[in-house]
Amino acid sequence: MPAPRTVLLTGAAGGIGTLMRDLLPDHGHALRLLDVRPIEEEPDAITADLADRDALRGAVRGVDAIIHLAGIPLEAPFGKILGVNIEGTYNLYEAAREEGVRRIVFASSNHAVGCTPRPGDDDPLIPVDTPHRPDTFYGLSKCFGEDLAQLYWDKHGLETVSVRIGSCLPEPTDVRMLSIWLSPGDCARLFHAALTAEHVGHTVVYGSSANTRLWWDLSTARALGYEPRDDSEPYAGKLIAEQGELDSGNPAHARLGGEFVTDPPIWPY
Ligand code: 15L
Repeated sequence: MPAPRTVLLTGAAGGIGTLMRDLLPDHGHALRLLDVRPIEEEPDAITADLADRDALRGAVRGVDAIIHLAGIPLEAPFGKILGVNIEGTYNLYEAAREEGVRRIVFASSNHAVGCTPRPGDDDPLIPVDTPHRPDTFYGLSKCFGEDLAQLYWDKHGLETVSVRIGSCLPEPTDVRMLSIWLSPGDCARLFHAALTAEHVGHTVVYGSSANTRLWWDLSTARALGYEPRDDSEPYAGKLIAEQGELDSGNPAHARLGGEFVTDPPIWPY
């Protein structure tokens, strides 16, 4: 086990943030928490908006790395995405640069490439260098984040692992997720690898478990030392019995992003 590293976790009150608060300490990381919402059970958590540059500088000061999960996680009007996901991520990178933080693990998303046709059974897995094809303004903000990460590596030597997260839930809840499920345990293993691998520069990886029905090439994630342990297949029988197999004639099933391509879920706030 490597020595504990102090890691700032942004978005600590969100779905993945809540799971990681439980799981990452077991990998030896000491977490500093930040969210725009107070976290009742975590009185030491920093409550701050990504627009508050002074608060961000204070929050990143002295940490070894940042896991940046904060942001709008679904589709929203462009103005909201611009403020929170685009300007907010820029503000965080600036704070990190100013305070000399060496590495960020950026929560990108499969929706950065969501308009890519989903591979058929005999097709090759989708590589990380497939062109950006966002399916929403949300996905577009993740493309921006990946490019921002590349800029800060090339210009400032600030390293990033951009993780195109699939569906990180305790268990898959629809048939598409059988291909892109990232179990919480594997998510923690992947973040740990992204925090501790040497010389990552800017590396893009897909965030998925070792699913039998996997669509994505996990080789860049494995090169960091990620060894997924979970597979969605035990859930397949029940989900397919309830929902049927994916149907290529259905536009919501034809591309990686699923319903984000056709009828995206809207952030309600
Ligand atoms: C995402 O990026 C979303 O934040 C999450 O809510 C899920 O919808 C996930 O993608 C997915 O594609 O299932």
